[in-house]
Amino acid sequence: MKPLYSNGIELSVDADALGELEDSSAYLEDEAALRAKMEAQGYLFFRGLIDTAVILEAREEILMKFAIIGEIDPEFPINDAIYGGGQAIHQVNLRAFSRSVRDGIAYRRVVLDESLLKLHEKLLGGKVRAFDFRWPRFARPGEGCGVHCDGPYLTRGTDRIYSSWIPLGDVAREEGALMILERGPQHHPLLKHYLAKDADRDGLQWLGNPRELRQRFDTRWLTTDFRAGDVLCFAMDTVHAALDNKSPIGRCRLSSDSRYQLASEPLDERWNGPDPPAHGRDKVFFPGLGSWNNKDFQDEWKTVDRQGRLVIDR
Ligand SMILES: O=C(O)CCC(=O)C(=O)O
Repeated sequence: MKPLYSNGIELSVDADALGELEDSSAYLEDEAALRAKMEAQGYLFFRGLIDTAVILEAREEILMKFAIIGEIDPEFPINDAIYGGGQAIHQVNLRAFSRSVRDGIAYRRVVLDESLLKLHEKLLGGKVRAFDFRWPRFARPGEGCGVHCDGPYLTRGTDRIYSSWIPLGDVAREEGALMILERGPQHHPLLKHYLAKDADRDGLQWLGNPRELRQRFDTRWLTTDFRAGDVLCFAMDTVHAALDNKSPIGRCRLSSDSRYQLASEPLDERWNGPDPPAHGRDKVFFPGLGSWNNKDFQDEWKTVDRQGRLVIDR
């Protein structure tokens, strides 16, 4: 197996350190089994839950927009997503750009896909709604995402929420797949204080070094080679991170995070409404471009000026 890295740290690929995500497709019609598995594992993984054509349309829609700002090399087909250097990102209105990606019609079809909504209805036991905000991610070669749980970022309204990570195209593990930390007896004792935090109020950092963390929890990182149509759904207290994108051909990884809750429960005001305020009107969801150790969300959220242009002190 090729070496795998997360946050610049090489991970052990030994069988006691790295495993495969378990496919739960066989339980799709069994509500009780789905809930029991989610409770036990903290995640549910489904191969081919969403029609591949729906995913590929969203991929094309989003990559076209990244190509316009120079993030994709024009020498190659846009859908190959070969990194192009991003020459224009300092000139454009990134606030408008990120909104146009988030609110694209083809992308919306993925987030509101019927089989995805039905799955969440089974898990939550009623009519569900997706958060109005969504998190499409373009991970350039070398980029990844730090270790964290979603709870501290999303649960001001209710903590009965599930996240779905959806690859918008095939994502081999070495091209930046998501990984989940397997649950073990140390899970809740070690996370008790962290899970009680609110990321905006408490200024959270990533949970730390993915190799040491796994050893401390004494479990395995779980991942797979994702294919277009797969869905990885997980709970608010599930520890996860991305593998670094080490694409041998310089391909950028495109994926989506969307979140679902019961329609009847209170909403987290940061992520819902016609124009959600998120982490503040002066910040835009635009992960990557370097590492700032997530202080004030800078790894993922970039400060922009009044024209929506990127303001970063390198
Ligand atoms: O796709 C990624 O790199 C990370 C996604 C994630 O962990 C999240 O948004 O919670």
